[in-house]
Amino acid sequence: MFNFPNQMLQVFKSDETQASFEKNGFVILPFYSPEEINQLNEMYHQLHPKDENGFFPSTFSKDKKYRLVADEEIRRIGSRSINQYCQNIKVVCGAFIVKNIGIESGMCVHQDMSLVDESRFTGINIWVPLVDLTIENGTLFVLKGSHRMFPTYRGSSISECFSPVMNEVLDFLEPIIIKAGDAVFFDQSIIHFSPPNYSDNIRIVTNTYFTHQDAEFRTYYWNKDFENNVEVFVQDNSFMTNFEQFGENIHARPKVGKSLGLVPYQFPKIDLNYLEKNFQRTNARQLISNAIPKEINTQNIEIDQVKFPDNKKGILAKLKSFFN
Ligand SMILES: O=C(O)CCC(=O)C(=O)O
Repeated sequence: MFNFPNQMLQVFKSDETQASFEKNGFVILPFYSPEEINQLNEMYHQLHPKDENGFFPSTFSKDKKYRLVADEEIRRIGSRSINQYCQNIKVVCGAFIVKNIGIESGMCVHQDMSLVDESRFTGINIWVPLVDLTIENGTLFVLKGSHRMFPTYRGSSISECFSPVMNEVLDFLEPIIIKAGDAVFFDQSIIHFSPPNYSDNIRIVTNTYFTHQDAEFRTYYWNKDFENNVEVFVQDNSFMTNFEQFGENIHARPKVGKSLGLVPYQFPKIDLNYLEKNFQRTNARQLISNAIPKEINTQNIEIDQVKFPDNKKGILAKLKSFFN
C-alpha cells in the first residue's frame, strides 16, 4: 500500500487550474480550434479500420499503423494547447475514442488502470470531443473528488474498490456537457462512466495521456496465488501505443515490461454508506434513462452478442443491471 504525495507535482502553469484539478479530479479548458477539429475529423475518417464497432479506442485496434499515426498526429495537433496550459510534463500517447451508434457503445463505471507510481505522480487524460456532447451521444460522467478517496492499484486483473456499489454509484455521478473542442483534463483514478451513443452520428473523442516528466510507466497485475499482493511492472514510454493486450487477454499477465516483484495490497472497498457520506446524490440515473430511445428493449440484449474486446461483456452486463 502507499500514500498519495503531500503535494502533487505541479503540471499546470496556472496555480488556479492546478488547485481546481487537485480538488475535483478534473478541469475543463478550451482546447482545439475549429481548424484542428476539422483536421482530426478528416484524419479519423481516412484512417480508421472499417470493422470497428461499439466503444472503440484506437489503442484497442489490431491495426498498428492506425494506432501509430493516430498517436503521432493527435499529439502533434494537441501540442499548441498543451504547451499553453502545462509544464514539466511528458505527453505519452494520443488516441481516438469512438462511440459507434448503439447500445454496445456504453462504457461501464470504472477507474483507468494505474500507469504511474501514484505515491509520486499522477496520470492525466486530456479527453476532447470533436462533437458537441449530450447525454444521448454518450458524454462522460464523473464522480467528482473520487480520485482522492484512497490510493489504489488498478488494472483489469485487480478487483475495483467500488465493485460492491457498481450500480449505486451511478446515482452520484455528474455529466460533463461541453462543446466540440473543449477538453476535460481528468485524473486517471477518478471514477467515471459514459452511456451508449443513441444519437444518429458516431461520437469521436481524442484522448491524450500525459504525466510529470520524471515519471516512469508502471502497471499492476494480480492473480489468486498472489493473495494480498500485486505484481508491479516497469514499462517503457511506448507502452500505451504498443501494448497488444488491450483488445484481448487484458486480464492476463502482461507480456511486456520488467517485473519489479510483489507489493502488498489490501483491496479496499467502498459501500453505499461511504458514497452517502462523501458524495452528493445527482439525477444522473434519470438523465441516462431519459436518453434511451423508446424502441430499445434492453431486456432483449444478450451479453454474448458483444464479442470484442473481451472485457466488454462486463460492460454490457453492468448496463443491463442498471436498466433493469
Ligand atoms: O470516451 C468515453 O466515453 C469514455 C472514456 C473513458 O472512460 C476513458 O478514457 O477511460
